[in-house]
Amino acid sequence: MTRVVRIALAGMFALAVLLAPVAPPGVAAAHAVLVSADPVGGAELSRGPDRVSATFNEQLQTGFAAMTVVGPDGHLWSTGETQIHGAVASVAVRPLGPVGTYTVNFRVTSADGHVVSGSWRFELTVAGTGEPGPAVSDHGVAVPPLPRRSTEFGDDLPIWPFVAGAVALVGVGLWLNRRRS
Ligand SMILES: [Cu+2]
Repeated sequence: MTRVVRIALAGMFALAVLLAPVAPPGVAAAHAVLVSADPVGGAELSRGPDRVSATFNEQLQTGFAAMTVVGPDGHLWSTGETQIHGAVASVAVRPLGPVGTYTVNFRVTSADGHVVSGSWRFELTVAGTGEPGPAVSDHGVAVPPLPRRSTEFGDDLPIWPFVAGAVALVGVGLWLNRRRS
């Protein structure tokens, strides 16, 4: 084996060792799953909630979360930013207006980088005096579009430290080799 081949093999071995903890991508953590909602789906309320919230089975990423409440009038009744605290996503709700079905839509990002979305409904049985927010185009999805996450893994695990580590190891190998000759 020439020295170059030996160094190349050492480099590939180092890279394989360093990448081992990342692979295989297929066994990445499962997506976040909705475990409870407040108010619960199908609830019949005589007065609107101050906030709606969804609790998931795992921590959520704080970015790109969206939660809305759309009323029977097709208007937005949620207000302000969607908040993520650990495994809970929530948004504030205006004082509600017309009697009927209110739909809560959510879109959150799992710890593994996958987007999870869904909705649930509750009923308002006594009309409130609140003023609606803007109208929502197609019923339900008032949620702004998200940037696409294309990769199956590595969303929050950058590859460059591994490559840098491998390069450093190859460098050390080269240096040791030079010292020996
Ligand atoms: Cu996932």
